[in-house]
Amino acid sequence: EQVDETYIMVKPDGVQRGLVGEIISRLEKKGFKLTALKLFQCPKELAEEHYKDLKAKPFFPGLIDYITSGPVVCMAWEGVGVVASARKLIGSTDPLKAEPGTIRGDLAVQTGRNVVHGSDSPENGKREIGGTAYYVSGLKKVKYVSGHQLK
Ligand code: YYY
Ligand code: MG
Repeated sequence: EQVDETYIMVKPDGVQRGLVGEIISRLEKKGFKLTALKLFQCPKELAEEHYKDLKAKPFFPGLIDYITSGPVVCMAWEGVGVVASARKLIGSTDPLKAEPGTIRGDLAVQTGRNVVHGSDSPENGKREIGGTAYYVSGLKKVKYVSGHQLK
């Protein structure tokens, strides 16, 4: 089966509220493999590049202010079906519509403060991990064998 990779970012509200461990824990317990992690202050240019598809939206300036308002934890995770599965674990964009049991469903109430980002396709996963994020943040993947992958 195809092993994919996804970019997960704990947003500034998640870091400020002390939810980093909780979010990592849910992905670890599901069985995915953490391959890179960095706490860093996202510069405006990278936030704009990351969300470039949303540039025309009315909420874009507020979104960029939010993402750059404090440190974020960016991570690369890999595993079979990790992109779609992580999106399921994260839940709907609007936390009030997100199912209980999901990260947003359990831990957030506002779309504009929804604590975590997850790539929406394997292509975007690769772009978000290997593209600008890599150069700007220094996020760097580490190769190792995790328990879930032991043969
Ligand atoms: O992938 P996901 O984060 O679930 O949603 P997107 O549609 O990609 O939007 C990215 C980001 O933008 C969302 O997590 C919060 C913010 N946003 C907003 O502030 N207001 C909206 N009406 C829609 C999205
Ligand atoms: Mg998105």
